[in-house]
Amino acid sequence: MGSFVQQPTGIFPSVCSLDCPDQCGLLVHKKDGKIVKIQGDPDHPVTKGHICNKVRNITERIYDLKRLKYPMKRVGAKGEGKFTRISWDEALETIAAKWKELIETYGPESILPYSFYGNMGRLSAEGMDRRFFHRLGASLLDRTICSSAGSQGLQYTMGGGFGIDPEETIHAKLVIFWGINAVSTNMHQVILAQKARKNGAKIVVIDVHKNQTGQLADWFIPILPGTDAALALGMMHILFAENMVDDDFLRKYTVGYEELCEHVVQYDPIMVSKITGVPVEDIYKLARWYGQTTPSFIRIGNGLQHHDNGGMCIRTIACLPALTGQWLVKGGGAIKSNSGYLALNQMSLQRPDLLQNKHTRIINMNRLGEALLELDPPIRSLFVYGTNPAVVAPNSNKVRQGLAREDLFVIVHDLFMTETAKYADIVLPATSSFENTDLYTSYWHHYVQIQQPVIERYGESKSNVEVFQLLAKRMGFEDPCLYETEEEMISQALDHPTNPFLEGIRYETLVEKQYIKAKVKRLLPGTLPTPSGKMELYSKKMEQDGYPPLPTYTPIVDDGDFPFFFVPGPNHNFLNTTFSNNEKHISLEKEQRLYMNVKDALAKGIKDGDRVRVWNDRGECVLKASVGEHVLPGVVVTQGLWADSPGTNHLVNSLTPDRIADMGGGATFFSGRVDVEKC
Ligand SMILES: Nc1nc2c(c(=O)[nH]1)N[C@H]1C(S)=C(S)[C@@H](COP(=O)(O)OP(=O)(O)OC[C@H]3O[C@@H](n4cnc5c(=O)[nH]c(N)nc54)[C@H](O)[C@@H]3O)O[C@H]1N2
Ligand SMILES: Nc1nc2c(c(=O)[nH]1)N[C@H]1C(S)=C(S)[C@@H](COP(=O)(O)OP(=O)(O)OC[C@H]3O[C@@H](n4cnc5c(=O)[nH]c(N)nc54)[C@H](O)[C@@H]3O)O[C@H]1N2
Ligand code: SF4
Ligand SMILES: [Mo]
Repeated sequence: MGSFVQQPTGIFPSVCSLDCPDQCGLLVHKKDGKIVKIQGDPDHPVTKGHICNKVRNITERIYDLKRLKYPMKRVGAKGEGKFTRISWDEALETIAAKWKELIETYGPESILPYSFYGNMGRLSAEGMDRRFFHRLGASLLDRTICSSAGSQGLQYTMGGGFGIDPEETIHAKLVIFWGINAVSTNMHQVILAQKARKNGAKIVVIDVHKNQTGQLADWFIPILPGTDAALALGMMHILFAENMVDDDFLRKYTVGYEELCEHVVQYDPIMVSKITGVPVEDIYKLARWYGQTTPSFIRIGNGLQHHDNGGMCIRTIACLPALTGQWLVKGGGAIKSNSGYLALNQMSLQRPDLLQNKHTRIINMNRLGEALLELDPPIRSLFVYGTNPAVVAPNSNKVRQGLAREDLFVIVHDLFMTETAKYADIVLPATSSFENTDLYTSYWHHYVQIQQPVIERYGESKSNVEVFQLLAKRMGFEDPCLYETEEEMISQALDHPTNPFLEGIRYETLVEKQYIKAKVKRLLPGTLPTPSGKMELYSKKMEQDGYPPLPTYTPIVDDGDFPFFFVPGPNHNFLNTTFSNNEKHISLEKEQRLYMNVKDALAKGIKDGDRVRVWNDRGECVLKASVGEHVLPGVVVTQGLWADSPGTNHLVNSLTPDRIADMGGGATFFSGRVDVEKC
């Protein structure tokens, strides 16, 4: 254990472990061995001491009496939540014995790990777990629930997650927040945009919902769900028609200039207006602002890619800065993801070489319900960690039906008795990130950070790294890499000969400095990791993969005969389901609302504050109507992934489709349709 743990009182450096682009530097205040306060680290170069309310209140979660203290086994029915205490020894022995039997009878692919980034620490989220399951030979999980459609779209266009340094965005004169609720989900980008605004920048927000981010905009543009690619193509039409493109840049740095110019003629603003719901004159105004302002910066959000056409949509918007040559301007360009710059040595960290069967089946995490109910040969055991699929996965009634399968042996490792854990046979208590050593790399800013243990482990809880080491031992695995220390794993992950940006960043220097900025050079077009090395407005690779090679608008899939688009996104005071079970955060969030347009409410006889039933052929939930002008007619929006609680029914994912997006196996949470009626 690190030295911080042994000091009962003091202030210690830390980093936020949550799945949030900001990855704030923190200071942990300890008294008598316990955390008494969490503060933003004022010296952190990007987050500068500001943190969100969620994490300012995280001690409520760390010391919540509901936190799991010891391993348990199920004594009630699946989903009922009745458990009894067992020892770690019994828990590990039960799992190992069952798995040995399953492997003997059905082979290792009968076991499926199911995880996501509840803790962004690289060792916790994709380190020892990966090594262990590769060695075991378990089925592989395709982790597609968050950003994979857009990542694939960016891959085709730019060669990966390579946006601009967000610290530069204070120089922008136009900031477009496009499909991102940044006030809630990327607060430091908002702070930077506000700085730019003080220097004369305008802030535009394009969203289906006038939420807190829309409300701070100089200009809010409401748009119909899943139509943003059409808007971007309409902008391109005008940029070319009115000669607002950077000819020099396009010739030198892109592939497909002429093809695109011809292609966008068809997206005339009148047609685009019909598709998007954005008035024709606004499409012109937006294109002209964009074409005539430099530097212009687009923050591309996650909302866009949670649609059937999400990959192509992100690709299309990512082409815009190339048309006006913004990638060469300080403060100009775009960010969807910057994860490409801080890529670790995954070969060393995850050891895919340990997987012997190179044809091991891969299961898309967005299809969990189907995988558990219909896959042949069946999944017979599921190990869930760092995620809460009974609430966050699409089509959740189906997911829960799958989890309830009597013959499915389920293990859940978490800090709390989550909705998913209630279906487990064995529940294992997890440490919080403040109790572990781990390595953190932001997918927005360019800093690498370290967490050293600050407090003792809570109860008998164990970290992900420890759990997989203990299981490896029980399974009789002898590979030395399964027993390496956190320090060793961090050193291996950072030692990446093909990523020059990580040069000079080592475990020891991180311990000394806490955060280090990667030596990122902006990837100039011509050196991009695309097939041509240039920005690919026209992509041959896409053509080979069966996509239109040029940016294209495709409508979202027909989701049945229900009158409203249903957009259930995240909320301000939870992080996915994290905090949705902590009283403090629930009280901040108050209640779950359904935003609907006055016109629709009137037609349905619904008044502001009414309880409404939201339903389709997948499920239903009951929410409180918030009637106004925050959404366009034909669209309803709700926020937050709320924990189950007695007397309520707000499982929004019971309504969402588990269709797969156009690219990357992505989720389509926001492409569903529903009906709404007064309760
Ligand atoms: N407070 C808080 N912060 C979070 C999270 C959280 O749950 N709470 N979750 C974290 C995670 S895992 C992620 S991935 C990010 C996600 O954060 P964001 O990138 O902000 O993504 P979302 O909130 O999913 O959606 C962003 C916006 O897209 C809008 N939207 C939906 N469909 C469309 C559309 O078709 N067109 C347009 N223009 N807009 C659309 C929604 O109304 C929403 O305002 O936030 C992270 N940070
Ligand atoms: N309707 C709808 N559904 C969505 C979304 C949406 O916008 N709308 N967003 C989607 C997106 S973008 C995402 S990323 C997913 C996110 O969904 P999840 O990845 O499931 O995120 P959380 O709900 O926060 O669950 C994380 C869990 O990990 C646990 N945990 C934290 N740290 C550790 C640790 O160190 N070890 C272990 N073993 N457990 C730990 C937490 O206690 C928590 O229970 O949800 C998706 N679902
Ligand atoms: S959740 Fe995001 S904004 Fe809040 S402290 Fe963590 S990194 Fe910062
Ligand atoms: Mo996410």
